[in-house]
Amino acid sequence: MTIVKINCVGEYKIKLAKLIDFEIKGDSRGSLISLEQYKNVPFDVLRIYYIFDTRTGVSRGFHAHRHLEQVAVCVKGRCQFHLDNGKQKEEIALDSPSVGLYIGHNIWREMHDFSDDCVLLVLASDYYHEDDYIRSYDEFLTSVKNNDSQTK
Ligand code: T46
Repeated sequence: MTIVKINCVGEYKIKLAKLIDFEIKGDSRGSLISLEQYKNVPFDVLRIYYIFDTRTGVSRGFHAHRHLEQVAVCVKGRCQFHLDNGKQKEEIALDSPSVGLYIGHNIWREMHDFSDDCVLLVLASDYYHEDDYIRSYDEFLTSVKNNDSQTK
């Protein structure tokens, strides 16, 4: 995983991804956070989408990306990310609009436990391409093995 060094309040390496602390521009009126490519987001931002009104008990994701990099921010409410690189798994709770979860390519992700008010904003390094998705877990494990044998 290549991560560009970026300017932000802090970066915390977790096992399979990275948490980015965004600076809050607060004043007496309230709070504001700005996301800028190569300042606090480590890639060209070609797409932004957001997930909201997720029904109670519904889980999403269940795929990996061949190339795509993303930063997910829970701008309201909370949800739980389950990440997996084929060897290790990690659970990350996102519940702050000032924390971004950077997820590189070849990471299986699932999102669970959405609060009723959850709004999950995602910045992506490319346009939407269905052929970048690996939606079968078995295919994901095979792709991890193939990548490992190519890098040995
Ligand atoms: C990811 C997690 C965090 C589009 O047409 N354009 C888009 O930019 C996106 C993201 C989706 N779609 C379509 C494709 C599906 O028909 O919207 C529908 C729902 O997408 P999907 O089932 O892939 O959504 P999630 O919540 O399972 O996954 C999404 C992203 O697709 C994925 O890249 O990492 O959020």
